[in-house]
Order: sequence, then C-alpha cells, then structure tokens
Amino acid sequence: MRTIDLRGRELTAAELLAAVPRAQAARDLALATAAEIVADVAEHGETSLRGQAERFDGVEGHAIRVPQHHLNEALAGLEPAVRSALEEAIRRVRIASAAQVPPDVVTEIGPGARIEQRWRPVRRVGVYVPGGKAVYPSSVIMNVVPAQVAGVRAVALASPPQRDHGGRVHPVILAAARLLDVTEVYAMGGAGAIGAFAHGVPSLGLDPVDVISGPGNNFVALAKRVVAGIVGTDSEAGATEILVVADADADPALVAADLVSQAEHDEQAAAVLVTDSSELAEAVAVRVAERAAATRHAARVQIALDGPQSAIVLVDDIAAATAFSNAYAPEHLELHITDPRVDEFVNAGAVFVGSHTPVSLGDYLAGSNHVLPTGGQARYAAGLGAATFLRSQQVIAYDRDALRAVHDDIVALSGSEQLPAHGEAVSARFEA
Ligand code: HSO
Ligand code: ZN
Repeated sequence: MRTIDLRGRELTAAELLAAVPRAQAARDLALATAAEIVADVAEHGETSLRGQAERFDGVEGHAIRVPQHHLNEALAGLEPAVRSALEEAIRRVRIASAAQVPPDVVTEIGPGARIEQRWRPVRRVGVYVPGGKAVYPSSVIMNVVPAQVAGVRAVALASPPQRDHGGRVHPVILAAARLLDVTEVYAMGGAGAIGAFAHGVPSLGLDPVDVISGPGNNFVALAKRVVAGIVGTDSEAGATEILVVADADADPALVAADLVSQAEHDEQAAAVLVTDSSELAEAVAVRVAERAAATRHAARVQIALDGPQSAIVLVDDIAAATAFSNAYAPEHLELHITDPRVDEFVNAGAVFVGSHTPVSLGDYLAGSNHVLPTGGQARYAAGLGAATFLRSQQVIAYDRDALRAVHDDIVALSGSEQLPAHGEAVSARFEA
C-alpha cells in the first residue's frame, strides 16, 4: 500500500478525491449491448432467455422457473452451521429493518384541513442475486428481508443457472431463498434477467415487477439503467470500499485486518486508512503486508491494495481526517478514534464505531444492511432498506370552512397563472 502525505496542505474536496481516485468501471461502453438484450427479452421472452443461458452460462434446457423441490433439496443439503448463521442474520436484519419503516403521520394544517403522510409498499419486487465469482447468500437476506418488512407481498428472485449444478441456481442461494419463504425463483442471469423482471415473461408466469434490487456485474448495472423509468431500481453497486479513520491509540493489527477483509472482494476494491499518526501508519503498513501475503485470496487482495484506489493517507489532525472522509464519501467508514464525533461524518454509507465493530460484522450479522452506496454515491444516496420498497403518499382532506379559508388565495394564484378554471372549480362550491 502506498502512503500519501497530505500534512500541512489545505486541499479542496476535489483535490482530496483526486489524491485517492476510485477504480473506474467501464460502464458506458456496454450500454448499447445491455439495451439490446433487454429489448430482446421484452420481445421474445423465454426464447430469448434460453438463448442467453446457452451463450453466457453454457446451460441448455434447464428449468427457468425453479420448482419447489429444488428449493427444498437445497435447504436440506445446507450445512447446519451455515443454516443457523443465516437464520440469526435474518432475525437481526428483520429487527433493524422494522425500525426503518416510518409511521404514517396526520398533520392538521388548520381547522378542518388535514394532510396524511402515508408509507405504502410497492406491490412486487424482483431481487437479482449474482452467481459468478461471488455467491453471496448474505446478499439474499439483505435484499429480501427489507422488502418483506416493508410489506411487499410478492418477492421474486433471479440468479444465473449454474453449469456445475446441472443448470440449477447455486444451492446456497436457493437455500437462503427457501429460508425466507421466497418461492418464486428464476434461473436466469445478467441483463436478460433484468429485462424479464421489468417487462415480464408470460410463458413463465413472470409478472413485471415494480422495483428491481440487487447487485450484479457491469451488464446487470447497465440493464438497470435501461429499465429505469419503467421500474424503480436501487442504487448502482460498484466495487466495495472501506475507509478507516484512526488515531495513535488505534490497534494497527485490527485496522490491517479490516482493510484486508474488504480488499478480498475484488481487484477493484478500495481500502483506505486516514490517520494523523505516522507511527500508526507505519505499523498498519507492516501488518497489512503480512496479512495480505498470508490470506487465501492473496493475489487479488494484493492487486486491490497496490492499486491507486487504496492508500494510507497522513493528515494533520482528526478534523482533517473528517474532511477527507466527507469528501470521499465511503461505502463503509470505520472510526478507530477516541471519543469519535460521529455526527461530523456526514457522508458515509454506514459508520462502524469502535474497535469491536468491524465491517465484516455489518456484512453478515450486525442487523444493518450491507448493500450500501459506493463510488461517492453516499453523498446523496442511502443504503438498501425498507425505504427502498416504500413510497410516501399524501392524502388530503379539507372540509367546507377550511376550503373557504383559502378560496381567495387560490383564485388569486390561478388568475396569475392564466388558469381561471382552476379558481372557478373552488368558487363553484360556494355559489348559491
Ligand atoms: N462487503 C460487501 C458485502 C459482503 N461482504 C457480502 C461479504 N459478503 C459489500 O458491502
Ligand atoms: Zn464484504
């Protein structure tokens, strides 16, 4: 990992960002291809999906609509320790997601003038679960549970058919779906699956969904852009990233372990330490090198840590570290500082406070959601949660006196907009 010394320098947010640039996904190049695939599924339905399964997954003649016994068999074959861990994760994510559902609120604007703010779930959700180099049953939980807690009645799940599993969806994914009582599962992947969710596939009994969530490769991300406007989508998932803010009292071994943990995801992952202590910086650099060499996925961890997206950044003080973090807007922020002022870290997908709250805890068992905004999207976007599947709706109810109280104002404004019929619609209620 390289070290960047920013001490004694006053940098703007843009300059801070340029110091540790994120790996760029070459998204735009493949946009036309993703659009073609989506259009093909919209037109040819199942035939199109079968063609794609042959081409991209090397699978022929498989059951696209997964029969119930595949789900049952997968659950029966699940390792007991994994099953109980998934069950505990489900339990915790359910509790935390329930707290994300806002209450309906009635506001009295004046006597007889009521506005109710209601939160309503969408009817139907399609969850996409990747099946390539990353098979994450934990992500099944992170997508399905908030939708269920929000009150979504129909949750469908799609994941690519696996050649090594006889054209079935990966068994751990199936087992996780079964644990969550998701029975509508499709063995379909990539941009085609997104097209199928958005447009429906009548021959499979697949109805179009209202919201599509879940991560995926480049084509999946682009296909979501293509169908945005027809359906709601969650925010675009990029390479994972961890930013640790630490002071001289932090434990370098723990900081190093956490940096390496997220670098394990892929070569593009970003691991950044920001500290005001050069001693800590040096100690972490040594520990990271040791750990990175010894870990199972050493090759890709090394690439991620040596890439320009990863660095140890030296700053003057914790205020400067806070400014860096807010400019960077990390997906995951870990605070290893005494008396952290959590309120000041405004731009982060999720904040992990103290030395006993590693990102890995949040990835699996904290109860919080691990689908978080990457690539600086934390400046304006939130992580996945119950709100992803809810819409607010205002219900307005005025009585006669309350309407009369604003009659003249409405007439004045409608006149100023040259829309007199608007005012007349109100006046009509008060004519003899
Ligand atoms: N850290 C990843 C989520 C994950 N980690 C799944 C392990 N499995 C993105 O937040
Ligand atoms: Zn992770």
